Amino acid sequence: MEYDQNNIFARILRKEIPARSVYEDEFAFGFHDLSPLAPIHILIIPKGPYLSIADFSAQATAEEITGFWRAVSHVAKQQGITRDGFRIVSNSGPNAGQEVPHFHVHLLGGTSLGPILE
Ligand code: IU
Repeated sequence: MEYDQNNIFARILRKEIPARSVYEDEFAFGFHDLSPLAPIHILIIPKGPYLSIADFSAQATAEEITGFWRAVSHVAKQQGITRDGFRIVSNSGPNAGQEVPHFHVHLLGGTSLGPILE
């Protein structure tokens, strides 16, 4: 599957669609999920055009990969959820219900999250 330059997160990155931003640097953008599943539910996306975690890991430069994961960690600290704990989820493909074809991680916290699958 080809990366779709007009997927919703690409449009958010281009500022064509607004998002409630919490973090931005040259590698990553973090914003509140529109339909939060936890008191803190942030999406963090790389700036490059990667469909999934597999594409990101295979195609991004080491600098992009490091920058992205540092951003994820930074946002967790910024949101004050490192002490009590948090969860990172990345859906990849139809079996996982990936809706938006731009690699993203969900950062979930602010409550006891329970088992990963219910
Ligand atoms: P998924 O991992 O692709 O299933 O998650 C996509 C998420 O993007 C999901 O939690 C949506 O609520 C969220 N989202 C959003 O925050 N803003 C949007 O415009 C759209 C989806 I479309």
